[in-house]
Amino acid sequence: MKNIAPAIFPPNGIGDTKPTNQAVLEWVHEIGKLTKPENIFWCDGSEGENEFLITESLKQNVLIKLNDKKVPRSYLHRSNPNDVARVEKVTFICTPTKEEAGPTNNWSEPADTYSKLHELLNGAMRGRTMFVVPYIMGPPDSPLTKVGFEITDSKYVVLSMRIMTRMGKIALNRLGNDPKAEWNRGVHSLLDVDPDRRFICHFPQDNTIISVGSGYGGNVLLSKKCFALRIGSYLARKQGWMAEHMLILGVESPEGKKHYVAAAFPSACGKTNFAMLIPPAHFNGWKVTTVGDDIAWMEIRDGRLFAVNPENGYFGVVPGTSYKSNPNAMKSIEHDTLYTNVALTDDNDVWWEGKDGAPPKHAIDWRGNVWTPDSKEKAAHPNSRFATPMRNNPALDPDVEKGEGVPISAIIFGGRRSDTVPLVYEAFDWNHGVYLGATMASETTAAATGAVGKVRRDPMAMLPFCGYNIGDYFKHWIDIGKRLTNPPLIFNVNWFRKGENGKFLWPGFGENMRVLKWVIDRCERRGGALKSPVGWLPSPHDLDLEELDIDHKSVADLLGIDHEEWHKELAEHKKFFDSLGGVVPEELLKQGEQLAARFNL
Ligand code: OXD
Ligand code: MN
Repeated sequence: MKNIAPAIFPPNGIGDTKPTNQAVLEWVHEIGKLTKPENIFWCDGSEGENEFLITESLKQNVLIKLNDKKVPRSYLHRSNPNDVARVEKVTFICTPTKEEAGPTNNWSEPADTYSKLHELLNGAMRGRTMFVVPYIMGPPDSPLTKVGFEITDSKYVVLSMRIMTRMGKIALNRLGNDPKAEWNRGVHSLLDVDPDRRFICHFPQDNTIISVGSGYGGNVLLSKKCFALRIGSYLARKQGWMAEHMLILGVESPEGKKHYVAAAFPSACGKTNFAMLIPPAHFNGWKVTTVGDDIAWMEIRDGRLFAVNPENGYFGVVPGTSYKSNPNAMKSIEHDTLYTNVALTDDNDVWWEGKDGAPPKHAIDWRGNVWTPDSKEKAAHPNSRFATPMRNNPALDPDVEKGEGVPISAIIFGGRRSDTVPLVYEAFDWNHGVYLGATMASETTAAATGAVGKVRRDPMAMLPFCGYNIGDYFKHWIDIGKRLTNPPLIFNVNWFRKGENGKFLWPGFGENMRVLKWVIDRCERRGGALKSPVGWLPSPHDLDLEELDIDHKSVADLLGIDHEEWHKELAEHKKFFDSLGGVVPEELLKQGEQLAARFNL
């Protein structure tokens, strides 16, 4: 196997912070025996360590230094062109029985899978450095916070984990010396980045993840999709909390009244943009702040849901990000940012489709080839990414580190739908809300390999991330509802509805504040709404559309319920539930019947 990650040799004082927990030491020893690295690098998250890793990564062309005047302390990484997105078809949940993984996951028998992976890992780190990355997910003093360790042979992974998690000594301290303490074991090796030897395997019962053959963030930053969502959702059900693919934002009125909202959208549907929304001028005095842009861990306290963002950074889609679409994201990625697969300009700045200003006359595209505006290829990969510390976000919520989390007033589900689904509506109650989440669908994007633009059901935006049987996951939602005496209201939104001319009807971005305002009004029991078969629907005058350039017909189209379209939609709900082979809880089947009855079906 070609050594694509040659070993590095740190000076004394760097890479030698060994944990003291015996269970960790034994596990690292075993993985070392299997993968046979040249040396072991124990990360502590220090500045000196980071500088050393960056210097070595520059030497080995893992990173390209960007123009320090334009994007200070920032770097570009190019992944292998065969390795640019999450690969769901090689992502497995390895539970003792297939039923535990359920109908929506690829299942693989644990013992067989371990032995296949161990074969692949045998000697895989020869001539390489094995990094041991301790990290925590969640604010340092939160009861929800969990410890993970990732072993990897990729410097890019270590540098990214440093941005995306609270990494290093903080995790060693949190874990302590109890050999029985709970912590996640993650093993990653690039191998030779061959798509045929690429597997992302989760063993929920063992709190273990093994990912091989990829260097793409979603497959290899094991803290994120693998731990915080797939293993996290499994642990959450067992332990009575929730791990969700949701942003968390704060909305503060000019009078200083604040609500928090959690929102689930499938990958690349604008979660980061929504989490960093800047209200339009008309909403002078309103403030939106970001707690998280991708993942929410939530627990029940005093009958309410409280949420923390387990992450410490943002791993966002770059193309389309601009001062128009998301000024806070632009400010966040102007410095101290690790870019992947964007274009490089002649003055070592970064560029992507949709960035403000004119395209460069000449650049190097994401594959390392010359690019000009006449090129047929995109300069930046559609799923090119930034990893940036959340501290960079000018709109970061002041309570982001609060251990108890923030109280959630509303949950929003949303997808990318050209038709059928109105701009916004509210569920009649919790179980109806769970039905909205369970039946949500979206047109697929470049965040995962496969066809783009196909409508697929993506319950709670968790289809690729639920680490156990989706039927049990639905039931968990229903059970959580029973324990909530003050549950969040649940909404569905669709920013992406199109008119007859094929153009988007809604301007989106900052203007989504208008929808958010109605959501908040409903939480405050003051917003008007009409009862419709799908839920509580605002009439045009319930939404604040002042100073917005939109015509009556577009608003009517945005809020319209077309019965014929909905008859088809209901048939799709039923088809989806049927495809799950009898795992859908009674409560949701009943919701489907009630919805059909409201449409006189
Ligand atoms: C992500 C995703 O990267 O959902 O957040 O794919
Ligand atoms: Mn995501």
